Amino acid sequence: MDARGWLAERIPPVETALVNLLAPCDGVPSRLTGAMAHLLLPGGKRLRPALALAAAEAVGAPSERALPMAVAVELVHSYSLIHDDLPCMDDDDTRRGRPTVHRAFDEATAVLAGDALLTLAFEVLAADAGDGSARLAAVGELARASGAAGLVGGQVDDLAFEAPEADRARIESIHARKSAALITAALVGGGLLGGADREACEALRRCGTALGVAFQIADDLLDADEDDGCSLLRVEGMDEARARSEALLTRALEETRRFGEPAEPLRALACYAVRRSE
Ligand code: GRG
Repeated sequence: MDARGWLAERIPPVETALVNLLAPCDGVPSRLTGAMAHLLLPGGKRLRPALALAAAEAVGAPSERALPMAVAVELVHSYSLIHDDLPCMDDDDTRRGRPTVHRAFDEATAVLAGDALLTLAFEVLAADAGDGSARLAAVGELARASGAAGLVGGQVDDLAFEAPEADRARIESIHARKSAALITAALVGGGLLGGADREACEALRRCGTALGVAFQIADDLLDADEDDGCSLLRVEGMDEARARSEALLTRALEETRRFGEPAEPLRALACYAVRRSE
């Protein structure tokens, strides 16, 4: 299966939902909406929403059942990138070839746009609950992935990262929280909204953890010339890092075997995420 073709087919409803969320609204300053849209609407690969949709398909549901989770994870992803780019964190001037939000607007607006995107994610996920208990569980997944033991904690440890003291376990612990947590929430949340049972959710969780770390190592390999920060490349070199990301991808794919043919899109996306060349 071709991951890019599947993405082109399944992502348009996510794009439409994101555009609709940022339509002019009473009480929302247009400058804030502009800052929220700046990174979110041009968007990136939309990998996390795609994983949420593919997880629903893997457990036998139509992908649109996972739309609220797909939208919510992209909102959290976008918030995290805006805050990561801030002068007090990575201090980046550009992201995806465009000025970062604090450059295009100002620092306070960028902080607030990130806050608003994060909050909106939970509003979307909590709205119109069809199966209330699945939605509630998905809210919990996203909250844990975004919080102190997930993205935020991973970011704190990444900011304090000292390469000479690092080993694989330390680096992968940061990857697991900074990158894999949201990917895992996409998979488990998408599965939950698709009606996954406990065992299926745990398989999706194991898949997400392995895939998320493999994805981060692969991302570092693509940026190998930047060679800074928390990266397995720095401590183990390129060949070892590549082998490790392939081994983790294999583990992630094994976790999808139980779902059979409906998990083909999920497997294709996993391979695309780890083996892409740009
Ligand atoms: C500020 C709480 C907080 C967290 C920031 C997301 C993040 C944590 C930092 C951004 C930099 C980084 C290396 C994140 C790891 C995950 C990652 C590789 C993000 C980029 O994901 P892609 O490639 O991005 O899916 P696109 O642009 O395609 O959406």
